Amino acid sequence: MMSLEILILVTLLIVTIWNIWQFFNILRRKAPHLFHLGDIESVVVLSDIHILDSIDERPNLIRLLSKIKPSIMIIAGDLFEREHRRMDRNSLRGILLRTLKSISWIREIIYITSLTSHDPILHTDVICMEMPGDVTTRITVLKGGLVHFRSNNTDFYVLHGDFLCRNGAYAGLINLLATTLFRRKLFLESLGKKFLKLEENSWLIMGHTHMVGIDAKRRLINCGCWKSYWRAKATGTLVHIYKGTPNLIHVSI
Ligand SMILES: [Mn+2]
Repeated sequence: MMSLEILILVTLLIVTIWNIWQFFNILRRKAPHLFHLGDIESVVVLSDIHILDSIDERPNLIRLLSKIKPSIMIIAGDLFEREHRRMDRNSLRGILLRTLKSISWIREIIYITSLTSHDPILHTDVICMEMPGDVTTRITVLKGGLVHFRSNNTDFYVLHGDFLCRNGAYAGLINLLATTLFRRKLFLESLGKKFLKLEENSWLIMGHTHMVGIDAKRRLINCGCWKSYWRAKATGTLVHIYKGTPNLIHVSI
């Protein structure tokens, strides 16, 4: 039988290896790819939609988007639920056109894929395509990475969040512990802002944890999510940035 000492040692080893794996990018001080979008007046940022086949699965989201009428929308990861497999340009185009058909009136869609699960695995950093419809929608798919844009002279950065901590449930648990034990909301987001060396007056918008939140003082936002899981209920939230001011908009699901 295994002695208690060995059991404790093995447990500690597993916990250590797990945490090294989760925070590997932070530990090796790796910087994410940075993509610049330039100046934008009005943009919607959302994440963690977790679609199976089509955005039609989220009618409240479509209604909300048609009310806001954004010309640019940024999807900050986890657009899909189970498409985490290697995909060439054509298959990616096929599933995106099918998935986003109902919102083909949006002129520009930026899609940051999550790297650890759910989203397609791309062979290249950037894939551009066009979606025909009433207007032609330009879709830019970015393999992971950090997106930067300016709105009314304010800097905004968008990251899915798996770059900081791979597993979404674990990232959520860390934020939950930080909130309940230390009353530190959006902990992973604040860690991200420090790790990415972002200026204090710039905003960081993330997804991944499924825990919605906005902190105007620390300039941190989490978009929340559109699917209920065992660990968190769907928040039905998105961020609308208009002339440099972000607003967290909520609909009941
Ligand atoms: Mn997610």
